[in-house]
Amino acid sequence: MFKDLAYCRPATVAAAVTALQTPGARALAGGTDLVVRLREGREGVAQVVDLNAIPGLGQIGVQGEEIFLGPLVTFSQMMTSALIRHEAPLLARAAAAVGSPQIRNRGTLGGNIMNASPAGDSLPVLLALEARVNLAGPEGERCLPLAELLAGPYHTRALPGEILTEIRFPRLPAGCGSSFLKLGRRNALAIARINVAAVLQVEAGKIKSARLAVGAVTPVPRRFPEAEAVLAGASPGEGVYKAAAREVAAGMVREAGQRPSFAYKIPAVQALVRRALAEAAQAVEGGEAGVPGSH
Ligand SMILES: Cc1cc2nc3c(=O)[nH]c(=O)nc-3n(C[C@@H](O)[C@@H](O)[C@H](O)COP(=O)(O)OP(=O)(O)OC[C@H]3O[C@@H](n4cnc5c(N)ncnc54)[C@H](O)[C@@H]3O)c2cc1C
Repeated sequence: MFKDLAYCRPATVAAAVTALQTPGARALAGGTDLVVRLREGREGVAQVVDLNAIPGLGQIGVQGEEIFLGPLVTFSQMMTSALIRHEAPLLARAAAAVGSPQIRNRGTLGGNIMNASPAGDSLPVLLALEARVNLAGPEGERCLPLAELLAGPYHTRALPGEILTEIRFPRLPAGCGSSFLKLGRRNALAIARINVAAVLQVEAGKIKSARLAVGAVTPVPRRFPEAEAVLAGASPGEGVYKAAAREVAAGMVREAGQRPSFAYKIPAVQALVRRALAEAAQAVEGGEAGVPGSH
């Protein structure tokens, strides 16, 4: 099936960058997206550059006030990592919500980002965590906010030959609670129809800051600053969650235009946002929701 496909397995980032400059070369991590597309003959790929022999790309750690993850970290690793469960429980929850055990064992964070699906479960979470990404390419290394990398559905601003080498985000400050919720179709291995990540910081009974990111409802998952502004300074409660949810729905319609699916998506996104905010506020008080399937 893949008889015309060249394969290489470089041992360093520099060698992978060089290999990726061959016309038709494409990076391979877990293959859960790429192999499906190769089978469908959709990609025009001539050479696969397998990143799995490069040491250090599968690490999770903390450096000062930042958490870092290598692009080859799998969903299963994120689900079970004590550091991620403690520092970024919403990322562990998003990882647990992905596909099936087989997909979680193979699929990587870097692949999820670079695939840039509007429904990618890691994306709203990383946006809410204000993640930055490091890229290495023919012109050297650069670091940019994840939001700047995401250009459109299945499209990033990575330059030809660039590899994602690290994902970093600041540790959440004291008084933060978070949540990740996903609405999917169980019988289709649950690619998200809507996914929501929320981080609330509460101080002296008021919301000091709010971060709210939603995926699968706009061409690119994104934060909703209008909704965050409604929340900032308010007392946590159903009234303000509803107002924020209305802002998200309005933002979604503004950006995507009216669509037939919005008849169900508008009430669904509002309900999911309200629930995510309520869960995040509850988590501030020590009631962080567990990570399903991680025991
Ligand atoms: C049955 C099934 C169910 C799924 N369910 C979900 C789900 O519920 N939620 C969800 O979010 N996703 C889901 N997915 C998709 C998910 O598995 C992928 O998005 C996965 O995260 C991609 O990672 P990978 O390592 O398999 O990437 P690959 O398939 O190896 O690569 C994906 C793309 O990213 C590029 N790439 C990979 N790593 C790098 C890198 N370091 N630098 C530059 N480019 C790179 C590749 O060239 C390719 O274009 C599902 C997939 C399947 C098949």
